[in-house]
Amino acid sequence: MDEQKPNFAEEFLIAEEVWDALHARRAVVALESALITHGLPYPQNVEIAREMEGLVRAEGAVPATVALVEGRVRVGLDETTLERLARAEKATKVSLNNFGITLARGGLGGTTVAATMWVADQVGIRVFATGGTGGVHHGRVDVSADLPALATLQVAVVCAGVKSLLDVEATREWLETYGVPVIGLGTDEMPGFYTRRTGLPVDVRVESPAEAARFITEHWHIGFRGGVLVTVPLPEEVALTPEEVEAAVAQAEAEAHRQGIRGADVTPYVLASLARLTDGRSIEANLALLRQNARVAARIAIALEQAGQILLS
Ligand code: PSU
Ligand code: MN
Repeated sequence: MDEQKPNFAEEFLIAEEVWDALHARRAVVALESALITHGLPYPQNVEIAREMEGLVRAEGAVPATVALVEGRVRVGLDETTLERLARAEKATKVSLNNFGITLARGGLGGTTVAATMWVADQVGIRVFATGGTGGVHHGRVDVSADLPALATLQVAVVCAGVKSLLDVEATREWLETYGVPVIGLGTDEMPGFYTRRTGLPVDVRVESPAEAARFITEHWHIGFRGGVLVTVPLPEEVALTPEEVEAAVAQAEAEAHRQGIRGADVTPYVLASLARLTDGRSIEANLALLRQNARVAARIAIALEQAGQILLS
């Protein structure tokens, strides 16, 4: 442990391995836990969480899965806690609005992209791997806190784009308005999570994680303190066709509407319906893209480490 007093609150409980890596300016990759508590069914959720940690390690970086556990902000989880989160039936989906409330109440909280980014930024983790971020929903005004988080928090988020259950075009416009660079790894188009294309442009196409790291570095070096979105199309062999996604999403959303599902419950509900409507193929796609994103994020973190770009909070 370092004697230097950290500038984040004492509620933070950082795994020793993560703490040591941060202080040695070594590569660390943040991982979210809302996908464990609300995104995927048991036991796939705990299996993929473990697997992502392993993939990050295999690349030479340290994984830091973030969650709220009994009044503490945990950064880096042990196996027992991971398993508890994965099995929890009453875990809270934690964004920014309910972060402090969930902490004060105790219990378990799965952190979304917004909440995980906030924690990463507080402790100085600059790279984060997830599946898809939230965005602008169709119809009613419902904009994910993931977007303002991307606009204001200094973290590079690796994802497979946003799902077509969101208004992808409005989401892409929002990112531009708020100055979030969108990088495409091996693609000129923003990927659409279950699909490899959306027809919407990225700001720059790169061919390697190291090249992405170069643009991230420059963005921050000149003084920007917001996020960067690195988008990676899911592997071709598990991609769904736009037609089947559209049909399944329309049906899932109609169901959600009939059931009166609102707010933060919409995404988890629609994801579960999609899994049913695609005979589990949406889950296979989700798992494959999570693996890939963990690897890419670790390689970006390593490239930042090599460039001396691990910036503490
Ligand atoms: N996309 C997924 N799986 C998920 C989520 C998004 O493929 O589990 C979760 C993420 O944690 C994301 C959150 O940050 O949903 C967005 O929720 P909302 O739209 O309520 O902000
Ligand atoms: Mn929402």
